[in-house]
Formats: sequence, structure tokens, C-alpha cells
Amino acid sequence: MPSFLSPDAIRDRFSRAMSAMYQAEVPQYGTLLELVETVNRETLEGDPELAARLEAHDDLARLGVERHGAIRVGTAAELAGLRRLFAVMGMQPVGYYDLAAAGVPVHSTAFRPVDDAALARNPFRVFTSLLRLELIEDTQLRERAADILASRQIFTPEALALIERHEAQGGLSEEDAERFVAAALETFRWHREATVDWPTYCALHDQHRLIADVVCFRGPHINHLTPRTLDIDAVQRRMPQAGIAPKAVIEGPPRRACPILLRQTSFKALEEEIRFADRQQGSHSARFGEIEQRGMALTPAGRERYDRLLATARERSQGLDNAAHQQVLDDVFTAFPDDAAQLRRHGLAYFDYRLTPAGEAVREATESGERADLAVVDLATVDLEAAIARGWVSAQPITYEDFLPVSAAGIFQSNLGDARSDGYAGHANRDDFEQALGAEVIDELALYARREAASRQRVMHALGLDAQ
Ligand code: OOG
Ligand code: NI
Repeated sequence: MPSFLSPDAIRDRFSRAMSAMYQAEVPQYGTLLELVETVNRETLEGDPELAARLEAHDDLARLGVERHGAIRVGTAAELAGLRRLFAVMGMQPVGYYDLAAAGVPVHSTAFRPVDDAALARNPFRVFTSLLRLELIEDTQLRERAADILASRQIFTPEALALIERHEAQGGLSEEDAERFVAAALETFRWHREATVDWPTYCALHDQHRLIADVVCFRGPHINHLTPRTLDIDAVQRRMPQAGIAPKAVIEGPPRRACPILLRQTSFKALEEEIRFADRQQGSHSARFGEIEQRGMALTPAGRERYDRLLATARERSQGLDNAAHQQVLDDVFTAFPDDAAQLRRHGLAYFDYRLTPAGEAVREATESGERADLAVVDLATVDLEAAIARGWVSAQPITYEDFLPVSAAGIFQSNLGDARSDGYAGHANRDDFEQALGAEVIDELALYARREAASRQRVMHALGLDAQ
């Protein structure tokens, strides 16, 4: 058996290489990283408890590692190729996001690691959007765009060869993995030269800037990377002082004692010099930087409540600045419990159950058949809630590892610079997306539910309560 480098290690190397490339290409992203680092450091200094918690989870060392990036592709073949490329790094398509309803002619998934150990090692995800050419009304332009896309190859021959080798062997050696990372990086590089002439660019751009961004270049340049911040409100506030122009508002839920889902904000895409195929000089803007702060994953019931409250808040906060927008969110979200025990009892969020030291003692007593110490307890009446109340079991919220379509649309819109935000007529079409991808997307909610159920079953079994 040849020895392979683990997919987690390949993903870790790849995300670091991507970060280095992006910092070199987009200096303002480096400035954002510095600001995030400063705010993270100050937050930890002011909150030793948080620092201890991160340290205990081995999270401090990885705090500076990017959490996600994003790309956009134009054809089914490109999307399917990316699925194979990301599989080398243990990243699978999770979730389906329809953004057409929010005025962005794409649908998307996130390639990400799935199991806990892989997420803990390096959670790097790539939010990947497929352009929906069928939503371009002008037939001639639609066909022209399809022709241009059909003639490009976004993967290098070496990347393709190594993907095939990975599929044939079930892994890559250290040396091949190193070559793979370098070759894969080429797909996501920025090109200062467009593949089309200026009039073609303008025609596509007039339809939608996103269409020009996807169609007019050699490949799906990485359009942003996203580190983790411990205080997104502080970074948003301090961006202007650092010479960075933030988008108008932080997307997602408000700040909470028990953070839920995902909060995100970004700086606006920069105008960059481009040389067109007819030697015309011009510019294009696509690339920006983003930050994220994650909270707990919500159950379908919790998510439904979140979506409803968010819609209410958005209606009331049209046109407001971030401070006022956050105030509206705060007010509206008072209807959403902000206490871990309540969130659990109401079935609004997912939890990971573990035995406490007291629970371990019960387990040992159970295993050795000495339950005398428990004689006072009628075990038949002890369910999970009672085991938690007795201090035998702890419930840790499960972190949300995915994305939010309304937030994603907000990030897109603020970087497209278009006033247009009316929805496209087309319906969400998950089947088409999966057809293009060549696989089904994994249901993110099923992943959380499975993890919660497994942890529940483990503790109940350990306590000898699973026979009930
Ligand atoms: C993707 C925007 C969505 C997120 O974090 O929600 C996104 C894009 O602009 O291509 O990255
Ligand atoms: Ni993003």
C-alpha cells in the first residue's frame, strides 16, 4: 500500500496557499486580516474565559486560518470538475442555495469537510455558484456567452492528471499532493487579461455584472476569502479607520448571548485594471474580503422562526445604516429565545450531548453492575432532560457550518454595485443543479440531526438508559 497524505492535510495546505496568493494579489485583504487579528487579540484579552475555552478546544492556533472562500463558474462541466477537485481535499457539496429569487442569477452549494474531526482540523469551505445562463433573456447574448464558456478549460493538465490519479488510487502521495496544491491553485488565480473584447464585455456587463465576471476570464478567480472574527461588530466599526470601505450592514442575525447561525460582513469589491482581447484597457471589479462569526446550528423549527423574524426585520430596516439595522434586529429577535436551555427544550437548536464527570461515575457504576448508589433514583423516569438536570450530561451547541441564502445574496449584491435587486422569474431548480454537479448535494440539516442523535444515543447507552 502506498502511503497517502490525508485529504485534511491537503485541504490545510491548499487553504494556506490560497490565502498567500490572495494576500499577494489583493493587498487590502492583508489589511483586513491585520484588523481581524487585532480585534481578536483585544477580544481575548478582555475575555479570559473565551480565551480559555478556545485554548481547551485547540482553537487558538487555528484562529487565523480562513474559514471560507467563494468562486463562480459558468458550465455544468466546470461545476462537475470542481466537485472532483475538491473531493481530493475531503470537501463535499453540502446544501443548495437558490439566489435567483434575490436578484442574483446563480444557484450554489458549499464544498466543505463533513465530519467533526475534519472540520476541527481545517474547516475551509468554498461557496461555489453556477451561473444560470437560462435566466439571460437576450437569446443571442445567451448563446454568445455559452460559446465563450464552452471553449475554455479551467483546469491545468497537471491538475486533471492528479485528480484522476487520486480517483484511481484513492489518495495522493505527499509529493503528488504538493504538486496538486500548486496545480489546483492555478484555477483560482486572477487574470489581468480578459478573454473577450471590450464590446463583448460591455454587452455581458449590461445584462448583469456577474455574467461578465463569470464569462470574460480564463477561470473562476477566487473572489473573496473569509477569516473568523471574535467580534464582528467591532471589525465592521473599525474598517473605515483602517482605510477599508465596509458593506452597509452586517448580514444575518443580531449579536446574542447565545450566538446563532452565521453573521457576515465584507468590504466592497475593488476596481481593477483589465486588458481586453482587442487591447482596450478598462477595469472590472470582483474581488473583496469578508469576515464571519458563527453560532449554533438551528433545527428546521428554529430556522423557520429565524427566517420569519429576519423577513420582518428587513422590512423595517430598509435603507438604515448598520447601527440602526442592528437595533431593529435586536428588537425583532427578542421573540427568539436567547438561552441555551430554552433553545434546547423548545427544539430550536442542535446540541451535542456528552457525559460529565458525574455522568462517567454513573456509567462506571452501571458497567460494574453496582447501581446501589442510584437506588434512590427510579431510572425508568430518567430521560435525557432529567440526566442533564442531574448533572450527568452536558449539552454543547453544535456550530453552524453552512451558509444563509439571504445573507449570501446580500454579500453578492453589495459587491455587484447594481441597483437591481428584483428577483429573476426562474424557480429554484435543485434538480438541474445536481444534474450539472453530477451528484446530489448533502442535506446540511440531516448532518446536524444525525450528529445530535448519535451523541444522544451514546450518552443514553453509557448511562444504561437506552432500554426505555
Ligand atoms: C458569493 C457570495 C456568498 C457568503 O459567504 O455567503 C458568500 C460570491 O460573491 O460569489 O460568499
Ligand atoms: Ni463569503
